[in-house]
Amino acid sequence: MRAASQAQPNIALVKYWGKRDAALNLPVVGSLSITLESLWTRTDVRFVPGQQGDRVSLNGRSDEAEAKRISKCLDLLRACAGVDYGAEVASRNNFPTAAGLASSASGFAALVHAGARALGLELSLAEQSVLARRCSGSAARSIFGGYVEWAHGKLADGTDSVARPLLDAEAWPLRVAVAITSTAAKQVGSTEGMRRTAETSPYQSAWIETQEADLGVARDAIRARDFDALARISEYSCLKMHALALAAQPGLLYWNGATVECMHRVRALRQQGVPVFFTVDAGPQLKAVCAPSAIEQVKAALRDVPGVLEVLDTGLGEGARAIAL
Ligand code: 2P0
Repeated sequence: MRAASQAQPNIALVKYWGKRDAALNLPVVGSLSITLESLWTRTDVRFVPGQQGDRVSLNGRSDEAEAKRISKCLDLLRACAGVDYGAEVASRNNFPTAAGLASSASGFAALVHAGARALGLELSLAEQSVLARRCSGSAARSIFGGYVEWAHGKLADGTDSVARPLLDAEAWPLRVAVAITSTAAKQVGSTEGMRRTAETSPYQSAWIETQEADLGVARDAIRARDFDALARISEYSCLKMHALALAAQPGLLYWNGATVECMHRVRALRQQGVPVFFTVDAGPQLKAVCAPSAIEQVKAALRDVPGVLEVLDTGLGEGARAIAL
């Protein structure tokens, strides 16, 4: 009745933003991501027959709002297994939580993976991806490693809105430098940000209409290992997502000054011929994706930007997997 799993955050190159069904967490667009290697969530789940309610520890602390989301995820697993046992969950991240680094993606991927095993459920990775998606959209992608696409899906019940691996990490081992520009929790979470955007941004329909083409370009770039093409489509998708969110009312401004300066530095490097591009999620950190040969130069350039607190460095990694208790 006990199991532990590890999953890593993923970074979308073609972004997810917007839900067509908030209850089932179905997206208005498909998305495409890379799973990271050395940033992780490790989660230990134990179901205790006879226990009422769940006990949750996140980085050694209790957090009521997060505990509620975790209990909802455990409810999905309990329903699959036909049991009502309470659980003890202990989860840790080795990176800042809730700062635009997709802690919910690695967190729910690890929770679903460990929880399913603790209950003896023999779920396929695709089934785990669907369950993880219902807890946090981007978690659907962290079940898999390397280059991953999460499908928009056509069915009303969401069973086809699932992630699938496109290419293993080793097949194109890019690296990622993460410039941390703030460790504060973001003011507007992704779920609320997406709701506000859908209700008020005049660009919502253009966002939805143009996404399929972007996914096609990114898939082709990955298949051809075409760095320049992947760089162009990724920066385009990132800036388009932020333009969409900036035009909400009130506008969602996830960047700080250092984030913007990092974007300029990355573009200046690329103009000098360094294979690097940026992407930014619903927070102020900048992720610079580069060829392995460029990582030291990219890290040095980002460290030099005033307001950058720290630069993390990771390769691309595997999907969710069992770890020793
Ligand atoms: C992404 N983000 O594709 C986009 C880009 C942030 C910006 O997925 O409401 O935590 O739990 O489904 O997955 C972050 O949103 O949101 C996210 P919910 P989630 O990575």
